[in-house]
Amino acid sequence: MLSKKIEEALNGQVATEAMSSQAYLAMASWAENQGLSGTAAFLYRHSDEERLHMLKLIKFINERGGHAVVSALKQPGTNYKTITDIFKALLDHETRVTHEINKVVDLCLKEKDYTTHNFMQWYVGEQIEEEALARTLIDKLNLIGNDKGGLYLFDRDLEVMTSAPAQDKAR
Ligand code: OFO
Repeated sequence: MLSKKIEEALNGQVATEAMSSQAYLAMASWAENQGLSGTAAFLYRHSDEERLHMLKLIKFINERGGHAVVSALKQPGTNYKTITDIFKALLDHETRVTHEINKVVDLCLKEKDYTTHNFMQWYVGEQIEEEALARTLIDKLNLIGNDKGGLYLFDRDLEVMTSAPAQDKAR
């Protein structure tokens, strides 16, 4: 059975994952409008993955005797100037998410809720991967600079990466 404090913290994380999904959906739409189809496909898939992260939390809260709450969301940003802005915003967002996850993990230890602590380790590992991927993509974009041919190849690489079968990591 979840304590009220842990239930609230997990519900906060439900909202954070939902916000991630919305933010990446908005970025995907921006990229699609710019003709960056590979980047758009990558971001649409990323948005779907964030929704799975949210669902995993909702199921856990309800299975542990809590009540998972679906809350309202703020509108995400819509105006990006460049593709590099997108990935910088994505990295900033993920860094904040990591901070939020660490706070939940910390609370689990304080409350001696080792079951939820164990469950949250999946999110800790996921954050390492997501931040690393965002940094790699920003490094590539910095190398490319204003080279249109480089940007074309970057976008195509993301298309290839995205068309690989999705790892169903959230289950
Ligand atoms: Fe859910 O991993 Fe990003 O936010």
